[in-house]
Amino acid sequence: MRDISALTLDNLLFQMDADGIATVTLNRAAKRNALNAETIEELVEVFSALPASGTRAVVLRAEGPHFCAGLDLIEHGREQRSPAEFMRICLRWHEAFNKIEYGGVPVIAALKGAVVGGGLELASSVHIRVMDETTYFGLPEGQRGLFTGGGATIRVPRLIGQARMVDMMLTGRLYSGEEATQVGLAQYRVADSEAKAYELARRVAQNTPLSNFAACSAISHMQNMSGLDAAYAEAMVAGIVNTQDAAKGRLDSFAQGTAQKIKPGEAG
Ligand code: 1HE
Repeated sequence: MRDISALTLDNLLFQMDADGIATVTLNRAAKRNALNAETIEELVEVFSALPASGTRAVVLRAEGPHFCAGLDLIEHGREQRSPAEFMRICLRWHEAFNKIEYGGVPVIAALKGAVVGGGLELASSVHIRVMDETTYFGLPEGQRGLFTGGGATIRVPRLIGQARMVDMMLTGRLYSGEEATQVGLAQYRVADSEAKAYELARRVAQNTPLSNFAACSAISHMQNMSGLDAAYAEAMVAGIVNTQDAAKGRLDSFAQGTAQKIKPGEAG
């Protein structure tokens, strides 16, 4: 078991409760949680350690009124990076966000305020996005003379389609409110995104870890495969997950009629 509490974190906070629900907090509120190079390294460290830490689900939240203002533009301007240096920075962003998406531990983001640029790249790497009424999504790269470098070109079109992403980048269009959930930027829109994120995390944590692992890594991998290979990989994953010992008790209790039944009124 990896002890994440032992990591030295200056830009993030990490907490784990007795039920294995971890909280990762973006903790640069004074800079609107802009992603500097150090924060990205801390995200790599935390999300690398999470799968072996006993964590059942993660809530990714932020201090202050905004989830994340994207790339730290002050640091970027100050560092005068060469193309090769910034390419390496982008690869570290990919490392961090791939750890989140492919790590096999469910990550639920509690969104608020600005979720822009690299903030949207971060949010689009998690498994469930919960927004509140203050949340807005944007890709202001076009206005800043920049381009996305943290995986948006792969993940954002998966959520909302290429045409909407190109429009956001060219025109600075923001999505908020009901429209944001309708286009697919968030799965939930509620008054209190943190309370909902914890409620979902607790629900998700009741599944077997192996089922969650498959949902939070296999599906992403399969999207990168041909249909034929994905179907083969799906059969292999199902072979492992659907025959696990942890599922046997659940199947027995279903057969005995003691398992909870699916109730449509309780969905969502
Ligand atoms: C920052 C950043 C930042 C705020 N980098 N320091 N992202 C953007 O283009 C978004 C830029 N930020 C904003 O548009 C606004 O700050 C917000 C709408 C997010 C919030 O507004 P507000 O009025 O609450 O805060 P503020 O007064 O603008 O900022 C407060 C402080 O945060 C201030 O620092 P201070 O030292 O003057 O107090 C700001 O400089 C600082 N701050 N945002 C650095 N982004 C891998 S490529 C990814 C490419 C991108 O992500 S491009 C998108 C960049």
